[in-house]
Amino acid sequence: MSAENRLTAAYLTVALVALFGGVVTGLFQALEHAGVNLYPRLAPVVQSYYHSLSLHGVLNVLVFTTFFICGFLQFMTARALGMPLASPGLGWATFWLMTAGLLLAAIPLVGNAATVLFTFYPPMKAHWAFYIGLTLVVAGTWLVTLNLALTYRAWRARNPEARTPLAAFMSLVTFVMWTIASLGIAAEMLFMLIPWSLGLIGGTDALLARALFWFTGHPIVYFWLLPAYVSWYTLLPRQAGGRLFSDPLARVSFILFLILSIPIGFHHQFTDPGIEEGWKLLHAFLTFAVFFPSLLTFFNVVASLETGARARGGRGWVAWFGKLPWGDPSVAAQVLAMLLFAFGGIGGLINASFNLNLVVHNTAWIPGHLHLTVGTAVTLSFMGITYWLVPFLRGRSLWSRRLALAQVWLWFVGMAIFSHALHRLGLMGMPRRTMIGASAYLQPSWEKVLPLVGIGGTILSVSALLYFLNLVLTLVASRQPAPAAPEFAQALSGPEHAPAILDRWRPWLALAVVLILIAYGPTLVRLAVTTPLSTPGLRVW
Ligand code: HAS
Ligand code: CU
Repeated sequence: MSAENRLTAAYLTVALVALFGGVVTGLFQALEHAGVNLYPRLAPVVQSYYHSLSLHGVLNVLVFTTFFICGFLQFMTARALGMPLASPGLGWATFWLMTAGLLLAAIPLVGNAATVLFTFYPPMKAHWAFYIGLTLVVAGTWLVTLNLALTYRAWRARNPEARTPLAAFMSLVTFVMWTIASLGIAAEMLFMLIPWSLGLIGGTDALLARALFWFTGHPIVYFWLLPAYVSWYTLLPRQAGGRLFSDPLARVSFILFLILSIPIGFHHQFTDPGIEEGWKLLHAFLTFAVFFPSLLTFFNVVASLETGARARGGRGWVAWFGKLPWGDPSVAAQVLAMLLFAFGGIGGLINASFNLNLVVHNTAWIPGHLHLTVGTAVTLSFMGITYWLVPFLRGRSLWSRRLALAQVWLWFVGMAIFSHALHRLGLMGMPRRTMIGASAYLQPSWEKVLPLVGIGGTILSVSALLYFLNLVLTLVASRQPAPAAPEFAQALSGPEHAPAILDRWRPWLALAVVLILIAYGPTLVRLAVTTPLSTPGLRVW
């Protein structure tokens, strides 16, 4: 195995172990909503609903995603540029730094000393090791950006005139966007949470911390999503037997993400007092703007899939859809992920609408939304990617394609039921992040829908179990050699049609920074200057 491939395998291993922990805790929560409270029996391992929910959120959306993305995009960049990473040594040092940070954070998390959910809002106060550990993971991602940038520079020196290969360009955009975005969380950790948890400063402030958190917390969702888009644009059209519809349009979409992903975080804080309404409205408008690159993606990816289906004999306006290679679990997973994402995206527009947000904020609607987006568009796509990537890295074919197909359909059906139920419950006013069975205000109308949460969650858990079973058997029991990894898709309208400006960095980066300064500058400066850090910490669990 080459150096990059070993590094990718290492990242995937950590990612998948985290996902396993994340889905197991998810089952307990779904069952609790359906009236089956397992927590008294699970203690002392999982001590409460909230301990479980913290493990679930952190393992799934912070650890699984981040480690998977670092492994996958380093692999894709090296492959697209046709050269090894600039510094394998830096690559491994980064991996071990991130893993050490993860282990440090895991000690209090597993030990119920960081039961603060994945958003770790103060004044809830976790053990310092949780904050320092997560900060090391974030610092590691910056080193990944550095290594990718050095690799790109080396490639550029050898290829001064060529267009950056699409997959490499997209991977770089993803990491550069994330590096700027993560400055918010880094500031929150370094100036607020870490000194506070160590006892160096006496108090904290909820609003300032939340503003810094969501500076990162919104764009992190595109840090999760864009790697799935990399696969949908650069590999999936070829896997489906077709071509990418438009390479330049794909670049436009990613540049828009670079510019627009960050200055919109206030859409998580519409109900927070202390931020002026005008700035919230600006963030609402910019959120509608960042909808646009996903619509471009919708159009471009569906048109690409259509070329594949028609080449396979597909006919008609809609009927061609049936001619996609549905027998390939990697393709099926990603197309099903898209279908549910269409609904997640529409829900996102509702969330972003300043006044409608009041209806859904802090209700079960929001976990309904996030399970369609990060829980399906991203996770099911990543599963689809592992169906070729793990066999490729192991050198053995997937243990069972039929099992994999059953798995992806179960995820699709289970998530449709689960997320539909949560959306409905949210509209009925059921709060999110609450041990509903123990609440004093459980409504009879909720009780009719809550069993669906348990049923959907159970189907999802069976799906996850089949997924891990298949991967483990691929590693230990598969004897056939692996098929070749998918090649990059050719484009109908190729990179040579892309204007040169699309391959430049400075103008777009400058635009991104200016927009961030306008949208965030005044509020962050005012809060930083006027906020006394005076709130004492709480341990509410
Ligand atoms: Fe969101 C809350 C708005 C996308 C994740 N979001 C969350 C939270 C998470 C999350 C985790 O404005 C909760 C955070 C917390 O714990 O408090 N979100 C949006 C908007 C979008 C959006 C406007 N979210 C995502 C993605 C996520 C994600 C992506 C993870 C990966 N979200 C919000 C807002 C809140 C929020 C508010 C705060 C709510 C509150 O009050 O707390 C947009 O980016 C969505 C654009 C997507 C589309 C869909 C395009 C479809 C494609 C597939 C097409 C192919 C198909 C195949 C259908 C426009 C590309 C069809 C085939 C054929 C042949 C037809
Ligand atoms: Cu957001």
